[in-house]
Amino acid sequence: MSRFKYSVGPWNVHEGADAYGPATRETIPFEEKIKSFKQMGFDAIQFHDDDAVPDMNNMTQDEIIGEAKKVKALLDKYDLKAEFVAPRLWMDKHTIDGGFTSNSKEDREFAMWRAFRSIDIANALGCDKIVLWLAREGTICYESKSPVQTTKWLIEAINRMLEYDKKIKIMIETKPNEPVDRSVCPTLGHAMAISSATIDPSRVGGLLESAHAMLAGLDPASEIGFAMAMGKLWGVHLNDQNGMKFDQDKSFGVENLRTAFNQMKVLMENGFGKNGEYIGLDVKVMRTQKQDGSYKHLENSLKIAKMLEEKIMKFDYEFQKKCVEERDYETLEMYVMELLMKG
Ligand code: GLO
Ligand code: MG
Repeated sequence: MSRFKYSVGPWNVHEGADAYGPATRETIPFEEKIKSFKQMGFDAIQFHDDDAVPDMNNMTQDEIIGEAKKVKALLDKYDLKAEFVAPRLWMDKHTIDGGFTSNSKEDREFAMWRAFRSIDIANALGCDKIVLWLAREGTICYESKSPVQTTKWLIEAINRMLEYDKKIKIMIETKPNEPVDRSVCPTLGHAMAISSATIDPSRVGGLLESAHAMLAGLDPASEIGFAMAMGKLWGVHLNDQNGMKFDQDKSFGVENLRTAFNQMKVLMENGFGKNGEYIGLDVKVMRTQKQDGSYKHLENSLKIAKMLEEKIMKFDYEFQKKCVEERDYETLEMYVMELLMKG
């Protein structure tokens, strides 16, 4: 029995298209996905604004809220919660140069419109969290934008969201690059600094994705620990990554098992989940997988996370203390390796 509640987004089951080739699997309808998520043991669903309300750009605010209420009824039917809503600020023609930090004023206003509607959708779905994955907030040509101005625009956009809804909480999902070359907010340290510069730092926190930390050359467990020390880790996207290359979103723990162990360990030791936080997965199945394997990566990631929980329950803190007192870190390290490798 896991001590955590787990969440997943509908985009985590996808058709397999990548930058170099088309889809390899059929689309699975939304309701079928969430039914399967429930059967697999997930407790909550992560949403993009247009996962909940497709075609929202062509709808009025009332129509959007009406559609979102239908999705809430679907969640209730399967006894699932909504964890967060994230405005998708990277697909539209208005977000070619970014959203909140686009050089076009009109496009910055479009981004605000999507952010406000995301808050409306979150309210209709019964959740109080917005995720900002700042996909295109940064540069692909360094001289095209001022790093000072874009940082200020980002803070201003968050302030406007905080003003729009006095209860909403914002989680910044940091990522150093991809699709941009240089992101405005690459690490949780940056997210915490942005938070402290807003009008209500108590409502601006972070979401750590394992792969994104690795892309920044950082240890995800340390990023988690840093944000938890600030009381500002409100979400995670556990997954894995083989080195500093494109964002792979591999199943949790399949490349870096000890790092995965330490991510779960820092979450467990510091009471993650006590305020209703979910352990979110953000994983992609391999493109080679056939249709009936569309959910394998989720099953595997959940299984690995739960097996690591069991390992951590067995962690001998007395022995660790002894090793630390004797400054015998070689023995401590071998103890961890044996814990992970023995059945
Ligand atoms: C991509 C991100 C992406 C976000 C999702 C929610 O690198 O990890 O999957 O998590 O869009 O904002
Ligand atoms: Mg993510």
